[in-house]
Amino acid sequence: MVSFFRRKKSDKPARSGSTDADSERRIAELAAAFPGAAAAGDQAPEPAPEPDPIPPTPPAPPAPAEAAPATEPEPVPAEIIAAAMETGPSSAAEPGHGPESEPESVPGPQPVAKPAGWRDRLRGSALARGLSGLFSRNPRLDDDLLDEIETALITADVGVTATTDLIEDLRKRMKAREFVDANALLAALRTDLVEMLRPVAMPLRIDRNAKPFVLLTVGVNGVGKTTTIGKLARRFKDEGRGLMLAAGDTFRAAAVAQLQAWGERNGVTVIAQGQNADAASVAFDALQAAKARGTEVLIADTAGRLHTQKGLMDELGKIKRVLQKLDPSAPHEVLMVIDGTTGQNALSQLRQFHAAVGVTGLVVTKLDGTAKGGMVFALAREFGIPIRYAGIGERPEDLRVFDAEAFVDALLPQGLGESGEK
Ligand SMILES: Nc1nc2c(ncn2[C@@H]2O[C@H](COP(=O)(O)OP(=O)(O)OP(=O)(O)O)[C@@H](O)[C@H]2O)c(=O)[nH]1
Ligand SMILES: [Mg+2]
Repeated sequence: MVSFFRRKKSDKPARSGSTDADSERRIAELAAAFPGAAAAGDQAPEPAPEPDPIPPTPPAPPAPAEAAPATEPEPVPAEIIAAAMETGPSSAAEPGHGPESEPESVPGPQPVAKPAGWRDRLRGSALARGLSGLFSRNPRLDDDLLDEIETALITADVGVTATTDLIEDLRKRMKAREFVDANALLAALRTDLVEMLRPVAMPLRIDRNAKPFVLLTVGVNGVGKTTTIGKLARRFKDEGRGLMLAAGDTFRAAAVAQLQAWGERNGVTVIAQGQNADAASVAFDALQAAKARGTEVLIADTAGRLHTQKGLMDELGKIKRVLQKLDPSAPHEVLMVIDGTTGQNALSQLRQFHAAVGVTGLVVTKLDGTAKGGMVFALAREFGIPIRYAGIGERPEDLRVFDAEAFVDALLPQGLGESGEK
């Protein structure tokens, strides 16, 4: 796996091949495809009243993407279209990349290409920058080295407790003369970091007995929920799974259009109601439709909400309860999306969402760019909740199954993973 990261890969801008005329044409086409989108509002969503009891069926006939409520024609924001219109892996293929580490149980064809590896994408993170500076100086094996590592870890939001534990362990072993040189100590640091993440590197497994397998995505505003759903839609389609999406973010018409754009791109039905519809009722309709069609996986989007907004947090519980009226075991996965640039605040986000809806898996997004990276260790240590995927870019193929070794090696200087310890 390590050798995989050693290959030089081009870091092409996502849309380098497109001309302005191209993108204008695409925008026009997509806007025409989604005439139902109404104006986006940025207001914070208010909790909707509980729709209890559930309106009796007859169920609305499953609404395919085209059946979105017809309102004012409204252009879908260009960046949404751009992300949804990104061409598949094949167009960006670089031959010869090794396979990504994937759960054995996930059948179907694997994504073909890796335009960029973990290392390419994570090199901007605070942890990678802090640690690589340290390694490049060929440091001496002494207390100063430990102090510098400690600073790099804390600066990168690994968290004080986790950092202290790591450093004290290394200090003890250094005093016991376990390391022949600084490199050996750094290799031990790598092992410790991998060990911290290994227990949470548990890939999502789709239980085939669940019909459908319901995946509810939650998280604060703008963390990448809808984009992650789009990426998952691509992944699941590539795996040959029957899929349906529920546009449960009903506060902004643009949110519905954004999901529909992803649905259109991947040939997936999106169940939507009008703006301001009750999110729980959308989820209910979608589950009913997915059951009727024998769909394998249903992914429900939800509006972003601050973990401190009690009313909105309660609404998540309501969505869950409403789903359970149709299937007591649903949702089978509550996937919380966390923005990798968040820092320690991610811990309180997770605590609140977990209390409200019972988070069963995490996706950490935006690990490309300037994410601190260390927060992943803090989350793993504090909660032990599986980290299913990592978002390392905006393109459909930029969602990777979380891999502890690949992640740590991407943060550390090249070659360390192979240098070994005593
Ligand atoms: N660089 C990078 N950007 C990402 C990633 N995931 C999502 N984004 C971007 O983050 C922005 C917000 O993404 P959305 O998917 O709309 O986030 P959201 O959580 O659905 O937002 P709300 O519905 O408003 O709460 C978009 O510009 C995405 O392209 C990632 O892994 N890397
Ligand atoms: Mg969204």
